[in-house]
Amino acid sequence: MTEQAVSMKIAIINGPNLNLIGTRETEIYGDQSLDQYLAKLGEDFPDAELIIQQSNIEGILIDWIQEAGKNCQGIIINPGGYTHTSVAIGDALASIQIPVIEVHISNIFARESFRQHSYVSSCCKGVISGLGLDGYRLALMHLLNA
Ligand code: DHK
Repeated sequence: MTEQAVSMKIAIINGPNLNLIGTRETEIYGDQSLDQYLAKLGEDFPDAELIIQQSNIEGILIDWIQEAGKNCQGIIINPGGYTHTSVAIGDALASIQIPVIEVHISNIFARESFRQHSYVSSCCKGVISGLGLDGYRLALMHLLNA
């Protein structure tokens, strides 16, 4: 019997307004489309199965975190503005066992004070903030090598 490589299933979960990256506040987030960046990321890592999801709705993000906790080997999450407000997203991440990397395109620690607190960081293996869209690639490389 031939051995088959088992591909890792990684959920990339993006929160509110991240569908607008590329046109939204380009001086902060850049002018590259996140959708296109992540599609290319999937092509660059054909051995990984990427589940790429974006919602503006908190409860939907929580449903996806719970599902990924059962079906995936890791999560890359950018909760957008919910990073700074959502106890419930933090609770969802605390309830699962797979590794989670929190990604922010901008450096949240160099911005307004209300962005400098995250309700999710304490439930994550690590945080990447301020490296632009490449934060997603670096997070994926880590999860695939971990
Ligand atoms: C994205 C957002 O939408 C903001 O609400 C966060 C984050 C920062 C980012 O840098 O990716 O404060």
